[in-house]
Amino acid sequence: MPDTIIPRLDLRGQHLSLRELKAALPRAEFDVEAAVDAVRPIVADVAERGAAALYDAAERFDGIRPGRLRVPAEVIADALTTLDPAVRAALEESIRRARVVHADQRRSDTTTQVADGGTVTERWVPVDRVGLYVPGGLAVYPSSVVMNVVPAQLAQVPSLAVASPPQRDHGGWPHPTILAACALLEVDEVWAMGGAQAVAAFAYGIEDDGEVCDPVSLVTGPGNIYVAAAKRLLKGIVGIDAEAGPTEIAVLADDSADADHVASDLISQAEHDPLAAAVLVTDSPDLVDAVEAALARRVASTKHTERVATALAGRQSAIVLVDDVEAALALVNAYAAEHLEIQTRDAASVAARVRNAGAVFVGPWSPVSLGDYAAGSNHVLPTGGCACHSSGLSVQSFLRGIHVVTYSSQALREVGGHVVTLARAEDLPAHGEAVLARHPELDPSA
Ligand code: HSO
Ligand code: ZN
Repeated sequence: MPDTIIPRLDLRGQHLSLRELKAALPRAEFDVEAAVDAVRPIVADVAERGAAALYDAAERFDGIRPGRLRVPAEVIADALTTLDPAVRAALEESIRRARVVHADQRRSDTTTQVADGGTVTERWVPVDRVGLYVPGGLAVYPSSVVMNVVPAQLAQVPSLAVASPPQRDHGGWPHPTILAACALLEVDEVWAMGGAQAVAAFAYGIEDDGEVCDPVSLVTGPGNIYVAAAKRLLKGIVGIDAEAGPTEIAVLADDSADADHVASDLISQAEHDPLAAAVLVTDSPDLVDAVEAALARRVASTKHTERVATALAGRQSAIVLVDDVEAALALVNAYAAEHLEIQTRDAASVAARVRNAGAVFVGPWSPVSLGDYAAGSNHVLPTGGCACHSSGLSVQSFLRGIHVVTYSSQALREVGGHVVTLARAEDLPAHGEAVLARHPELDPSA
């Protein structure tokens, strides 16, 4: 294990500009661009050879050639039959809570009366078909099936497919708990494919053994760096939610926080990935010492010791000491963490001043792992600082707002002169002529 459990950064007494603050912040090395070169031939192979490319890629990257790519209905049903009843009950509760929260996100169409006889309606229309990617590498995440499928279903996406990598230990099918989660959610189109090749198959469509995977309009879901790279490469051909990077937790705490709780929360996300980021921001030197001691104790006894120790010791993780809660807020807003916990006195009012975070967990009883599984919130969230411009997955992610414009002859006549004037100002007179063809009396030169 490394000597220092987690790097320390002392920013007390420094009044950093936003630029300096951003430069001082710990951040993971996650070079998607380099991975784009690696996935380019894989994506091209899928475009050219379709299913044959997927079988070869499965053998090469997942160590097994699946019997077929589309998972048969009986394999999905069997996975639910053999699922541990406690896991089933937990997944059902997770689904129930996610549905309650996401149902409230549904928007209704709005019609604005702009003028007499002139309206603009914003119609919310789900995308025709989505491909939901569920990882199956270092860890297997049935919870991510829930977080992707629930908002897509509530958005009323008419066609929905799940892809997850074939598993060597499970006869080349995706992991049975993933299949069981699909069964609970009544998703029947599941494909045994992973990595960049799965994203390519969704983008271009494939046919295998009489089964067709039609091209999708949108690919969502987390994945490793190759999945992120394939999304970057195929963006445009297909819509994407985000290029998910390694998971991040930031904790903003004062001396009222429980050091052992803080340490356990940092470790909970460090457990995902050696590149995961765990950052504590506090104005309490006593808390720093206590959290370090608790980390040392807990890291030694946690299951994934190596992975956690590497993540905590990495340049993406740190304990940052600042002058006061004010400075801590400025720092977490600059950092824009995927997950941010507020463990301070009057946590709700501190949380209300957070502007940039994927999700905020307020007070001592709302750990990130609650949100990962069963708070009702979504756990597919923006990483790598993207929370300063993007949101996590929601019903909205699967909808498009279409403006529907309906003007009467009289309503067009009223505003038509302005259209002609602006068209001429932009040297696009044919735009104005489209109005003048309908209302020649508006022609200023006539
Ligand atoms: N913390 C992860 C989600 C997850 N945790 C799945 C456990 N399983 C990214 O938000
Ligand atoms: Zn997690």
